[in-house]
Amino acid sequence: RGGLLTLGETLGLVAVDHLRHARTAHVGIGGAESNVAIGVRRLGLPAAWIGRVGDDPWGERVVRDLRAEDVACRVVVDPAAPTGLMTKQTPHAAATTVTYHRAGSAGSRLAPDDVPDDLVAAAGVVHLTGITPGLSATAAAAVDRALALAAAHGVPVSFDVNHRTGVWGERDAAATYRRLAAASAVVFAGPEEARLVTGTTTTDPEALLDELAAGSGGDVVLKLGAEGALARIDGVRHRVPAHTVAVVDTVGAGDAFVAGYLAELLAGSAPAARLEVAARCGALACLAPGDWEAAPTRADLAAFGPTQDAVRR
Ligand code: KDG
Repeated sequence: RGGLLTLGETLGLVAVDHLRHARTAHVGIGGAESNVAIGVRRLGLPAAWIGRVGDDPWGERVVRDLRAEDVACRVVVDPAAPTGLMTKQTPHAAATTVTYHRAGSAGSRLAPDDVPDDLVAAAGVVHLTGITPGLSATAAAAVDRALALAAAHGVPVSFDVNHRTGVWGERDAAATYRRLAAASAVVFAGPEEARLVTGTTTTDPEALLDELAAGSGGDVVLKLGAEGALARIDGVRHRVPAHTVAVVDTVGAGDAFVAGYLAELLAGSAPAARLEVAARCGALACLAPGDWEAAPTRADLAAFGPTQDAVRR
């Protein structure tokens, strides 16, 4: 069977310490779904991304960066809207603020016809996030089409809640998340997201995992950041500690974690190995600025080694 297929919006990225006074900026791209695609590809598995960009230089940049990472792009260049942008301000490592400029963007105009049947049929896993259905009614319909096609072809679906208040605003995302979780073979969530999806208020990770599992169609992975992760896979509980690293940028660490897990799933690894690679990918992703740049290759993982202790990320 094939590799990872994902769909969503990838944005141009302008990163500064503080817009108030910055004279120079780092430019790049980022998108939770394409971050996962890059992470999977770096680990040697095939990865494809479906999305829209504007007919503009930012759109070119998005496609060039993804292609440079050898992610297969099924991209629609939409002349009717610009590529979306985000600004990321990091005055210091512990305070990152992301501001979106994406309302009405080309990426948000993703539509069901953009999701080809043959790509879904050939995929080993279809990866979705809670960001995409929040972008627009047509993007939500594209997610539904991907779900329906995956079900029709017997392709497992992976769902990372990835709740973004900057995307959903005051709208209710939980009902959509519950529907996606129920249809997914594996669900990833942070504690806040798990509370949102399940409607529970518990702060106990074990109880939260059980609640999440009750509403999911399959396996569940609770991402606990510096505390590692808890999971229920094939009905069996797992706990994986995080690795301590000197954090530079945590944005994208969750995506790298998911990429590590899904790459190992595609490779046929056992649950404990999926989680261990995921934890290492999440830690390594924190070591450099950028939403995906520090996602590790196999060689990076080997060099990192399992012996490094004292984990903080
Ligand atoms: O997970 C990291 C993403 O949040 C980032 O790369 C941009 O997709 C993005 C978003 O919508 O926030």
